[in-house]
Amino acid sequence: MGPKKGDRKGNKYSVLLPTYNERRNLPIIIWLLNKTFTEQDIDWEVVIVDDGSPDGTQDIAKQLQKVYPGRILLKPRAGKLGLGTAYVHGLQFATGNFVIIMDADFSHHPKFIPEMIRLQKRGGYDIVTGTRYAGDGGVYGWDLKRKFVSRGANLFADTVLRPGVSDLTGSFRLYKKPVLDKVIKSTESKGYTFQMELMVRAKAMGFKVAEVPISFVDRVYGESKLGGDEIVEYAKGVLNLWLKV
Ligand SMILES: Nc1nc2c(ncn2[C@@H]2O[C@H](COP(=O)(O)OP(=O)(O)OP(=O)(O)O)[C@@H](O)[C@H]2O)c(=O)[nH]1
Ligand SMILES: *[C@@H]1O[C@H](CO)[C@@H](O)[C@H](O)[C@H]1NC(C)=O
Ligand SMILES: [Mg+2]
Repeated sequence: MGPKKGDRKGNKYSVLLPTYNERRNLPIIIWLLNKTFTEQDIDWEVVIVDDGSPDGTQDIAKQLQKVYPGRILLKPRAGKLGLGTAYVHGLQFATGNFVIIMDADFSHHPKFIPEMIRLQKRGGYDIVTGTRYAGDGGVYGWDLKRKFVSRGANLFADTVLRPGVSDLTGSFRLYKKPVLDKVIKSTESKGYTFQMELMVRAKAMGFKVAEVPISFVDRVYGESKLGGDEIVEYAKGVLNLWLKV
């Protein structure tokens, strides 16, 4: 086998995929990831961090390991321990020099990954973040309340912290692996606040960030659960960062 087109510099992209009850979404997302990376001749792997989903997500993941040999790492945890620690856990096993974080519920479409990779290469960026709130970006399938909360959360953080990034709470991002290793170590918050803190800290550390507009689609299967508690925690998180960073 000769050197592959997307591989010339030996780049490898590790997708961190946290899952909780994503049995039905997982095969589709993996199918799309394979298609996207294979067609672009890019070396890739997926690290699935499943938190003991009662719906059998891990059985599906094991079947997928047979379908896509060598591409899928399953690194489960015993119970639902939250997203922030799921990323920290999965990151230990990533073997790529780049890491992509995305949701498994189809809100983040793999078709945006090639553009993130192109942009990263063009500018040598440390982080390329998907944004719903610039250019052609957008949100589909949310009711007015959810849109209002998300937009408000971003505006609030942007006003208080001025990070110069239009989508702070989104999680669809591409990182240089060493950059994510470093920033994640200093990120303390959990849940909805985690992505925001990560980005604010990355900017404060001087890392170069670019944005790719994405359309975010509400989850295909499963239940949503953003509630008042998350909103309060998030507001506290923003103000905390304002004091600390
Ligand atoms: N490993 C792990 N994954 C989780 C956990 N909570 C959520 N996830 C996964 O993380 C991703 C994002 O979670 P979501 O529940 O979709 O969060 P959200 O998009 O803010 O909210 P909705 O889609 O509206 O429910 C999905 O792939 C989930 O399966 C968790 O505690 N542990
Ligand atoms: C992965 O994607 C390529 C390109 O679309 C395709 O030819 C191949 O069959 C896919 N592999 C699997 C196991 O689906
Ligand atoms: Mg979701």
